[in-house]
Amino acid sequence: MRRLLLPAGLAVLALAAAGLAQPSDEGFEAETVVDDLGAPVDLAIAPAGDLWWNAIGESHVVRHDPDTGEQEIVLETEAIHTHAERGLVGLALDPDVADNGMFYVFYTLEDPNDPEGGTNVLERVEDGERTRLLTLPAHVNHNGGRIVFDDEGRLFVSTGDNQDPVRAQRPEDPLGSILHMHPNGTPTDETIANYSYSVGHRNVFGLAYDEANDRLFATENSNEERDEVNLIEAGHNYGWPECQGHHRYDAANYTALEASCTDPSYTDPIGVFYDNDTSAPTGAAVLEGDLYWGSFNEGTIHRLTQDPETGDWNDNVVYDGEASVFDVEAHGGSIYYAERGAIGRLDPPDPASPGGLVSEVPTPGALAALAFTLSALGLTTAKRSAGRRWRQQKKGGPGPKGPA
Ligand SMILES: [Ca+2]
Ligand SMILES: [Ca+2]
Repeated sequence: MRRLLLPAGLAVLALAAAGLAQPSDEGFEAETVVDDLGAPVDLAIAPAGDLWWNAIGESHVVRHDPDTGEQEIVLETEAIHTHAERGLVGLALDPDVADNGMFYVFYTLEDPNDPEGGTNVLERVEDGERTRLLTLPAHVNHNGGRIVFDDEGRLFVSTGDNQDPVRAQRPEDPLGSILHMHPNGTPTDETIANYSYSVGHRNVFGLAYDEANDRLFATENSNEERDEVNLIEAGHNYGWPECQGHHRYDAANYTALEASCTDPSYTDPIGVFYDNDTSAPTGAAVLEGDLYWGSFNEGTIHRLTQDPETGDWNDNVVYDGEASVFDVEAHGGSIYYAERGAIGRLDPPDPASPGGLVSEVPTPGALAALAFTLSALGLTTAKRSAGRRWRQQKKGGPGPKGPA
């Protein structure tokens, strides 16, 4: 059920009746920008506003002109594995794409002799010419594949552990890591070993670089509980599979343990979600210093804001849709999101308008329902019923399952 929290009243009803926008939590308004899509798994937005996306179950990258509505296929890959979490999963536009037309993709090449595996490749595309930068082993699940740029035009690329958890703890192994490289594919001198910038990751399916503050965020899919958001620092170890959230994990038996994770060699997440559930976090984006992240299982977009006094990160749901969210991107003061079937735009409330955040004073009850502090205890909110999740999976039909 959609939660109508802020603002309520006639203005919202008028918008909904006009078919222009749907209200969402905290006064954010969501509007569909492109529909009749399949599963747009990675969204990228050019400075001029062109929307680019790839679909995990398909083999092409699409560019959409927001002024004319025209769409063109800008890349068609060869045969790829698309079952489960493989496929054309990663897309990023070069910061100077308007001038050089360059972009980067991450996808799973098919291997007829290895139906459970294949090969993940990172490629740079320029005028249709493709340069392979990286080749990695693939698995049905846990392939990562997200790509973002830092403020020097270097790439961060996430990988998964290929469902072989021990690989996440080997610095020289590029799996279970976040990689850092120059645009030509050579590792930067900020890496620990090989390409690894950080290690101890299970399956990072969301990366966001905050240029204003020079910091990198990553969402982390845990097993069946304790999803994470991490602030990534060079050389740090994020604990998988020894720890999950703030607690120990028994990888040999796929069992979450109750003991606290106290090993100082592991960096704690800034947010942990759901002790007994997984939201399957997907893409992430930074807008005005806040981190937005999507959830495959919930169909929600969350916003993490840092309390300037305590440093704690607080989480609120700002969009609660009907379909799995694959990715979010910040552009022009809005959050654009890719969900199953559509791309939409989420506009923050105007602080000056009635119903905006500044003039809205939530009751203590509303605050308790909305916000929960994550940093201390790894508090949880089991928000979804099994029925809701089942319905989402059923509705999806063929195509990807969420990052598990
Ligand atoms: Ca993206
Ligand atoms: Ca961790």
